[in-house]
Amino acid sequence: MADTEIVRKPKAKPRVERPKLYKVILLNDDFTPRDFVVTVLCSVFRMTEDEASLVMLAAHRQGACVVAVYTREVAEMKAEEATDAGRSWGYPLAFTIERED
Ligand code: NFA
Repeated sequence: MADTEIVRKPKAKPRVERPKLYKVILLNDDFTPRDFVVTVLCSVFRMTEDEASLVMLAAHRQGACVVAVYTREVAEMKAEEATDAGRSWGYPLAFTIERED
């Protein structure tokens, strides 16, 4: 049995990849009422009023704030839904998305 050669199967590459994640970002503006921003954050991103107030204030003070992180389709849908909610009331409220590194 000295010549027996063990041929190993080439290792299969792991095929399950982590989905890329995207941040939804709230941008500050000078016109949208604070209460309205909080209401949108609660309804679209399912935050409590306390959480939503903190995020709103962070965006108000810093210019922008990360609201949440999702897969791309979900991030796009939420950002659009929240931006549309502002537009339907005539507010310039804006949410963007950004790839998380
Ligand atoms: N800056 C707005 C105001 O003073 C509130 C706001 C916060 C708007 C966060 C947009 C984002 N009414």
